[in-house]
Amino acid sequence: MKINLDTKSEITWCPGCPNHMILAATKETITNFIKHKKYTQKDFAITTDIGCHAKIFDYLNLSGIYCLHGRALPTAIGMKLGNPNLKVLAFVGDGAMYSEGMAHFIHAFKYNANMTLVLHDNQSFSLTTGQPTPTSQQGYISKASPLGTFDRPFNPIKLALASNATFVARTSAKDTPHMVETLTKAINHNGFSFVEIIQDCLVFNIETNSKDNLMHKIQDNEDLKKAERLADEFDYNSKSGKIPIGVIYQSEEKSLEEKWPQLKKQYKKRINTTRRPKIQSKLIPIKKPILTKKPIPPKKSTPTKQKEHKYGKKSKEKSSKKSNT
Ligand SMILES: Cc1ncc(C[n+]2csc(CCOP(=O)(O)OP(=O)(O)O)c2C)c(N)n1
Ligand code: SF4
Ligand SMILES: [Mg+2]
Repeated sequence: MKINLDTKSEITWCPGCPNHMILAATKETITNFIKHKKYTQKDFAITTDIGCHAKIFDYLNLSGIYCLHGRALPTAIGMKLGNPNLKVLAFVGDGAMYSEGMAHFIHAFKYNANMTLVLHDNQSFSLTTGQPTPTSQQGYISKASPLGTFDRPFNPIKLALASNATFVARTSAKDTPHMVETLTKAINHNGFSFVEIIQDCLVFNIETNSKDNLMHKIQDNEDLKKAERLADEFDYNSKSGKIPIGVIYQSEEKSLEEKWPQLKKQYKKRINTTRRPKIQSKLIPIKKPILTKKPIPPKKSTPTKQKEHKYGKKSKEKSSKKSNT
């Protein structure tokens, strides 16, 4: 089977940006699924947010929607409602997801749609030149925070666990094999899978970069208490402590597609609603003109004599109103 995930778009990420590696890992993961005949290229669809990370939309030859800022996740869930058998991946940034998209993030765990959220966390609004995001460290000096940020960053892994997540994982954009392994597990998960990718930005908030020596690989974990302890190991604020990477938590629960009777049937039978129904071929091609007859010119109206009113000519509207009463 021919697999072509490349596009002709020029890649405009900064040279050396770890987003290049996220792109490579995504291509490798999807290629593996197609090669093993688990899915076809058409079974995959993507949504992306707005930001440096979101440029991946142009570089992946997959159907999808380039969404409004903060809205890549609800759009992806909408896709799943339209076609529950699509394998949907939503690519988002830390700024997009944890600011404007925050409510969607929490609710997505509740719905548990069978899809994957890929979060590129560079602790910065990078495309718009480095303003602090909810995961930026305290004291981060940027053009938007010249005195340094006063707020403590929040911990999205803890929030995900508190929101009844069924799959939470973390990986590093500098480790392609680990990314491929984690994304594969996430796509295979029956439910909503959240993958946080630690992605250094080489231009903005560079002081958070190079935390590689803190990272340690963990075994897949299904114990919630242990997951909470693992989530506490990294607070997004300091460059000390440990950063667990791997599947932090996984549990089994019915997915959105299995819960809703309207989706269940389609989902079980793996009916792919995006495939063209046969009837399409019988439709008249759009290019053919439907109107073959010449349009009939309007009849020339002969001027009718209007009654003289004692205050002048009666208007048509007034006379019709009168006839109705
Ligand atoms: C509704 C809306 N608000 C704000 C913006 C401006 N904006 C575009 S990209 C961006 C930064 C995105 O940051 P992040 O999601 O972390 O992605 P990154 O660039 O770091 O990959 C912002 C604030 C916008 N385009 N639309
Ligand atoms: S600004 Fe940062 S995140 Fe954006 S492309 Fe450059 S290195 Fe990558
Ligand atoms: Mg960001």
